[in-house]
Amino acid sequence: MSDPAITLYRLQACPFCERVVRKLHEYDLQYRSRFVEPMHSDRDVVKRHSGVRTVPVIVDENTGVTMAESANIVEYLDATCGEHGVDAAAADATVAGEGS
Ligand SMILES: N[C@@H](CCC(=O)N[C@@H](CS)C(=O)NCC(=O)O)C(=O)O
Repeated sequence: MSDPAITLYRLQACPFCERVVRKLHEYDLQYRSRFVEPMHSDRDVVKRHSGVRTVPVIVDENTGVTMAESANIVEYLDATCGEHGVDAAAADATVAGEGS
């Protein structure tokens, strides 16, 4: 099986990370978890990807988006996967084009 397109940088028992995890599950999205160092100053990997040392951070290889801040990530997932997300918009366009 190919690697999931989404990587979530997270910390054990981080409520902000759990919020993002819930949203990923809600949309049944495959993702890989990367648990970061508990010590803020040791989080070089996430800093390299996102420019910040806070988690959660997601990297979405499908869209090229790297994003921090749980509220922004949830909004992003709603926008790309939710009722009015990219797939839904494409499906709507297909239906609209049928029969014409
Ligand atoms: N506003 C951020 C808060 C994230 C946050 O505070 N995460 C904690 C872990 S639960 C963290 O990375 N703390 C280290 C820091 O604040 O630099 C969000 O909603 O994502």
